[in-house]
Amino acid sequence: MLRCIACDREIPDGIRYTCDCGGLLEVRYDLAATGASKEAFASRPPGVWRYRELLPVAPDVTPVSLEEGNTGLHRCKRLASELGSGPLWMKNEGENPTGSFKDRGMTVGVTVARELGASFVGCASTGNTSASLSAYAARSGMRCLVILPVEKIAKGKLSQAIAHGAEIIGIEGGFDVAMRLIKEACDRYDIYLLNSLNPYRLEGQKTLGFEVVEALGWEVPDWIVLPVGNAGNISAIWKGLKELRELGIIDRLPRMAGVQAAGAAPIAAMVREGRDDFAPVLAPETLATAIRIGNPVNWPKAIRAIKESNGTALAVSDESILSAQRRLARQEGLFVEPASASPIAGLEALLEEGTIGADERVVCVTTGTGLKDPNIVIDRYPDPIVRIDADIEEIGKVIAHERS
Ligand code: AN7
Repeated sequence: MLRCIACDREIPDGIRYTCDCGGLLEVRYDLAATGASKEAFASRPPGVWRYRELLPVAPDVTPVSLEEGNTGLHRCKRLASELGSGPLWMKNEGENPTGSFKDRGMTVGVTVARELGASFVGCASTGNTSASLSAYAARSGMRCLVILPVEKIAKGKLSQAIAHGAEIIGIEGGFDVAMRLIKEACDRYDIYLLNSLNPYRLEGQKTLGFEVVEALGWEVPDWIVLPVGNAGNISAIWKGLKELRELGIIDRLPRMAGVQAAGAAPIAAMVREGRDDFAPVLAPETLATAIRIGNPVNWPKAIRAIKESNGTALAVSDESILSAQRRLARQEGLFVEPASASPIAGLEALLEEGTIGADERVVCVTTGTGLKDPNIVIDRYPDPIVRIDADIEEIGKVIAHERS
């Protein structure tokens, strides 16, 4: 069953992305009837489908899967001590099969697509969504159309869509234009839309929060800090944790902090200025291309998550994102893409302004691997490579220099 978050109307399951009133849809369960429990989860291996009582797929359906989820929750003591934060963990979503958290949504979204009889799926993307959808479409033998702001996509992500055989349309405008076009294309040409406007896809993404609390022994952190682009993930994680609390599996909820890049921060602006009206950013710009989004479709869900959780949103500069990326790589051995480093930049600012206390337990979500966007490092970091003649004496000199 689907339910409109704006007018509360219930709508039967089917190929549907928004309500007649224009509101966003979410999946509704009779939670008590699902049979979800810690024991039921524990009877299945780790990963997205461990939590299948709380996913919109019948028990006898074999999912379209690449064994997604079950990503590491890494305690980061060195980084915490440098930032002056309490206990800190990274939920490192780059460990997913296609290198980002999107796989959680796509295993569910593409499985539902197949159940609904779709044979052609599509999305607009800043990169990771298209990489993930291309892979899951390939695995299930469906056609896949992706519309991309092709000049602003990390090459690793583009290479994934090409490798998996997606039909790729590159446009001049940004993600927001691509999003408008794919919605029209899906309606007109009978393509199943798998952006995070799709309520079923978001159900897969909520398992990220389930894994966090399960890994902490069903304890809930004080804060979950994550990047916000199209605003699906923050909404999904919040929805899932509310369901766990309603079921009595956890006894409290975290506060949600959404981090945006300063040049693409309409939700942070709304929250920080205390406004209720949403104003898109018309020409979003940031080196964190994954979150270069000015008109996030899920803003009402994200604002709800932030308000209900007594959370916050904030904007961070590109420079602080780069420095956070470098810190995480050098102090914790985690190489994440710029968008995924934004929560660490955000955490630093939230500690500084006192929103997050120095004794609070914080989970940052690092949403995607750094390997897809090597040019950021190669072009933007100072070049550390010492070029020498192939000679052992030269190596000795270099090492002596490095030590001095
Ligand atoms: C690494 O791929 O929107 O707020 O089209 O790739 O749920 O949109 C990517 C988003 C964070 C933001 N981190 O998540 C796309 C796309 C990474 C991302 C986000 C994205 P949402």
